[in-house]
Amino acid sequence: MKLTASPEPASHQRGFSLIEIAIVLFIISLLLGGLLLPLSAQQDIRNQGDTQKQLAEAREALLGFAIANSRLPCPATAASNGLESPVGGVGGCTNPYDGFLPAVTLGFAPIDAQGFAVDGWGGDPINRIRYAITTANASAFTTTNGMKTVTMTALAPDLKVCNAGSGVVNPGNLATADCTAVSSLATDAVAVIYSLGKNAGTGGSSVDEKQNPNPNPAATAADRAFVSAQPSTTFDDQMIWLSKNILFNRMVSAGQLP
Ligand SMILES: [Ca+2]
Ligand SMILES: [Ca+2]
Repeated sequence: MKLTASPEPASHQRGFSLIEIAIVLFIISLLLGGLLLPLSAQQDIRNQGDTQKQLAEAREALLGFAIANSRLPCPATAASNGLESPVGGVGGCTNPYDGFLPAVTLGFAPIDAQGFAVDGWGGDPINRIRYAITTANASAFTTTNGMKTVTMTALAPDLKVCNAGSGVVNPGNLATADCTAVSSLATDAVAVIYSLGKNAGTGGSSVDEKQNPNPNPAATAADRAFVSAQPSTTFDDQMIWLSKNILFNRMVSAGQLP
């Protein structure tokens, strides 16, 4: 029987063309991009959550300090290594409106190598947690037994929190910084604690963020208006403040007032 010859094998197997490989690589890059974007978004959400938790803990630490010392601490300055400035409850603070959380004075953690509390965005100096304190009633809030001496009904803390930078009255004239009536979130805050958010290093140029921190170091003595707005592409600061009513409530419970 005559065997029929099997067909000749192809002289070479067909491989992938360059165009096909390019298409596959393009699809893989699309898939990877799709995975990486949510990962960075997840990290942002984690950092925001960490920051919010640290701000809340900072407020609790301040309340505990007030109960233990019959006063609130002054903010730290950029050069005070996490210590309040001046130390000791002697009254007026060095940087009442543009200082930092005095983490060392409060025994607060986590802190960076210079003693400053940092937010969820990292350990750079720009990520330090900010803290402002009222100077009302001749700095009674930061003077040992000052609140007791002035009495609760006469104490008038005066830090302002507005819901938008455009709602700050006369923002160029720092001596009259306040919120318009419709933009006020708080008109009598004792202290404001905040983070400059993810864009701290490069941002802060929107009309809202310009109010945090107080922008003019030479004239901050009377700029006590801050902005807490909805998160947006131009605003990512995170802020909480200490109400005088919460402070008084805790101090009365602890027997520090009246
Ligand atoms: Ca910011
Ligand atoms: Ca301001």
